[in-house]
Amino acid sequence: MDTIAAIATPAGRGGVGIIRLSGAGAESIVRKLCRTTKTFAARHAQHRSFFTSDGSVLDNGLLLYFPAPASYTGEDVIELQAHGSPVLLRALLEQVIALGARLAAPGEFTRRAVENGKLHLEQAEAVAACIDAATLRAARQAQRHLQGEFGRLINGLMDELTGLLAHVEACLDFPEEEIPALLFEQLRAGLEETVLKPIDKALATSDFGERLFQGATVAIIGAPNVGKSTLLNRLSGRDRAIISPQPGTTRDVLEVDFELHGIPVRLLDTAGLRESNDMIEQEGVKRARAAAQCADITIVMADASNPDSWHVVADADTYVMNKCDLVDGAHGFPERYCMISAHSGEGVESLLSHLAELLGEIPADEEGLLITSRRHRQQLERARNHLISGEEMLGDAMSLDLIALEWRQAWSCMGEILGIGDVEHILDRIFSQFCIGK
Ligand SMILES: Nc1nc2c(ncn2[C@@H]2O[C@H](COP(=O)(O)OP(=O)(O)OP(=O)(O)O)[C@@H](O)[C@H]2O)c(=O)[nH]1
Ligand SMILES: [Mg+2]
Repeated sequence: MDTIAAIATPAGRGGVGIIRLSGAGAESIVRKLCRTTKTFAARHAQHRSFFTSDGSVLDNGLLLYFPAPASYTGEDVIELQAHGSPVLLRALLEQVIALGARLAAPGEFTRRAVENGKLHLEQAEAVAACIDAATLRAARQAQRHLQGEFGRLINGLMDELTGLLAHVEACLDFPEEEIPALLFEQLRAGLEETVLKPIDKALATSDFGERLFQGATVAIIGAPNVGKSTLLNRLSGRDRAIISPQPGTTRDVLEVDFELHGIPVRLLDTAGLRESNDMIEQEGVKRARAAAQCADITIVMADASNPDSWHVVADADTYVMNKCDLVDGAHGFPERYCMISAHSGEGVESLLSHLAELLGEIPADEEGLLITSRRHRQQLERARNHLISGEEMLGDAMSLDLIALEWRQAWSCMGEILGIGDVEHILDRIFSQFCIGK
């Protein structure tokens, strides 16, 4: 395999910038870069100068050498920790390429780690998830996957299935009348208890798990002046939107990102919905409705002190009665409204809990390992379908070979999660979503 190189730190200036190389040529390329004939000490930080081709010092910094196979990729890996200047890093990268390395493709280091057996495929995906996680809660899940927890779960299921398959296959050679009647019941019970139940349990976590990484969009709509912008400012903790007692203040759709119980949420504040002759306001109202259409959750807000705002302006997932500080109790309000004061913060916590519930939150203290990737969920769903197709044929000795076929397919579906079997065709897609240098 050729030697790949990339800048591993993000674009832009920083204290330190890292260039990574992996491949059999890494050491000799970097020896030329450092103008030394001696080999580098393994896994030992050493301070070096990095030279241009004409012999002047381009930069200096730390060098780390991880000889194969004890490295991230399983190949010889060298990391150069230079100064974090985009200009210097680009020049350094060009220099190692001139000396024989090739620019790495997105995710190519991690792909090599998978190909060299350093990581299972689902762990490699967890590397990308760790980097992409927008909240600590998501990052913690990614870390559990990276530690192999999900892989062990899938492996365990595959082992159980292998055991069941062995029974089915052992019977294939027997004449029908010699197959004990109890066998089918045992197989069914074993499948349900040791394979299907854990799969269903895992699948039940996928809505929230995927949500944790994809995030959600929440739009606030309502009549003018009800306090939409005030709620946006409170939830984002910033003075983002202009707030005024004058109806029709907000015209554009404003976006802020905030964390809702660890779920990354994009919150949209919109123009108050009303008829207007003002062209700009009309456009704002149009955009408000469009935002509500696209959002995962729409909040309709009304003003407790102004009954004119109570008529329903649109269908919503949640109805909020704001300015509850201005009224005594909830008498006379339509029932579906939950009471808050965006101004004082009263009721806002329970509104947030309600939104988290709508987003399928599994309470933090009940949160186990979650399925966080669509690919993993789909593979498990496929496996489940094959298992059930096989299960439905249990009882019919003539169908034993078909049952075995279905269950073997289920086994392969789970194997693909871990990168076992013929997975070449999915690797390109998975690793193209990585950043370069990882
Ligand atoms: N007493 C009280 N006043 C509030 C509350 N929330 C907002 N207000 C006031 O209501 C007025 C309108 O607030 P905004 O947040 O600008 O309302 P809006 O819904 O964004 O209005 P438009 O952008 O015009 O549609 C401001 O004077 C706020 O200070 C609240 O909970 N209690
Ligand atoms: Mg506003």
